[in-house]
Amino acid sequence: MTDRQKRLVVVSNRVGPLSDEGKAGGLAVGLADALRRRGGLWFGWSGEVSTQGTFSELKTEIVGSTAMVTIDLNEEELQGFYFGYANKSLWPLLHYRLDIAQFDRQSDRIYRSVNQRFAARLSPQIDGNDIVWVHDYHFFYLGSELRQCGFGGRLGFFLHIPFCPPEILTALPSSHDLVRAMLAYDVIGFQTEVDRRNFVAFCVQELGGEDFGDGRIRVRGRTVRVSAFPIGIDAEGFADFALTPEAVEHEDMVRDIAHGRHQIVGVDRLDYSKGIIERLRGFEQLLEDYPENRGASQFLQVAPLSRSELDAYAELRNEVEQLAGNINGRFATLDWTPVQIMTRGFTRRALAGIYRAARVCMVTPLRDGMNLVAKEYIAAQDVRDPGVLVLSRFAGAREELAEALIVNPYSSEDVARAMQRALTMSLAERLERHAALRKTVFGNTAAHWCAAFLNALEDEAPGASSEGDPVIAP
Ligand code: GDG
Repeated sequence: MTDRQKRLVVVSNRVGPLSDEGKAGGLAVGLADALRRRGGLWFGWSGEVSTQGTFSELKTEIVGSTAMVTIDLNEEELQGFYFGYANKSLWPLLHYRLDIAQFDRQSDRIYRSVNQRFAARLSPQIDGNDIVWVHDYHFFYLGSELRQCGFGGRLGFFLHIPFCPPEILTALPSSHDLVRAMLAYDVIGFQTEVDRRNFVAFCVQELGGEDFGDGRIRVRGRTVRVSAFPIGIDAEGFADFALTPEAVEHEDMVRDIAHGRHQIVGVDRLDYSKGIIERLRGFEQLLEDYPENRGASQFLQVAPLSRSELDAYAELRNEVEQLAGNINGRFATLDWTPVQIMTRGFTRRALAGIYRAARVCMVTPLRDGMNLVAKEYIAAQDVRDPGVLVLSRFAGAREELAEALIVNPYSSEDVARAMQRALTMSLAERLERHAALRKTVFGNTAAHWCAAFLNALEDEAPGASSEGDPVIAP
């Protein structure tokens, strides 16, 4: 069997959908394409909680040549694995938020056991001819567990979120175990060079590994490939969304509400990594420093709720609503409300229309793996009259999208200055910047990202890519 014919097995916390009918995010779009071409298996959590948890019956849905197979979690697994270790320890830590990361050995134990359970359930469904691609911070230990179950085929891992520097990661009590477990993968992919560098630094400084400088590292006799694979979007598909009747209806609605005023937009899951509070402060600063915007510009933040069971997220929601209320109380007039916050979600077509109606899009996370909103905004613009992207220097997308207005999201003055510059930018400059950004977004799509990763994985020798021990048991 040649590599091209190898079946693709994808593992991610949530599974599907397989087509971008308006709900799928970038990840699903890129993967669905590869799964359709090769045929495959997509394995993950059903999103349901049952008493049997990871011992529950497999749920299988077949779409074309792809099987989507899921299992449940039980309540203890949900709390310890998903809410606990993944979202209270790893998410903040990897986003450089040591100040709010919480560590407890109980959730560490449950996280590892869920990884072990997923490996045990997946193992009977795969063999060495399959190519296995594991996604994201929920499954750092899964590769090592699959190896211990005897899997000898190709095994890749892609991290969608940032990888923090070793000086921060070492605060995690089991950081050595976690990184050593990652070395069971043959190819480890990150969004950016910065993330790749941080991972390599950990391996060298903390584990005594060696950086060959050619994209490979060796740690305790085991060689793995470590690269950056910046994720893209289905740019054509998203640009088409922006022309659908649903998009046009939303575009018109936003323009009507704006009454000829300039619309500034932000679109993010309500998450503290996205810098929504700092962005609102930046908008307040704009109204202070450039008073001509009072009554002339307005800010719409679309912020669908996410992980609202966690205190940090519930607190953020209150804080955002309070700050928006304060800004409105301070500046609103009878016919103008400066800030609008919407915690409901939109369809992707509606979003495309909202992007198109916005003169400025604020993508100002405090730290972000990539940020697909930045790319979607570019794809959705009218090429004859495009808007301006303001982008945080701490978003992974910054490595590619250099023609955006780059800001330090922590500085309200900097953010306000960039907003003002975007609002007053000439059509000629907007056209020039947008053309360059569009080229990048259309040139590195979700399909390119997927193909680049799988090619790298196929180039590696199966299983143990060196003379070293393929099973790195922490
Ligand atoms: C992680 C990493 C990395 C937002 N509001 C609505 C909605 N969205 C969609 C956006 C976009 C997606 O959600 C968000 O993607 P991001 O990339 O911005 O951020 P995360 O969710 O944090 O994703 C990130 C990504 O993985 C991929 O590797 O880029 O850095 O953190 O597609 O459009 N979608 C709909 N309604 C909404 O109201 N339908």
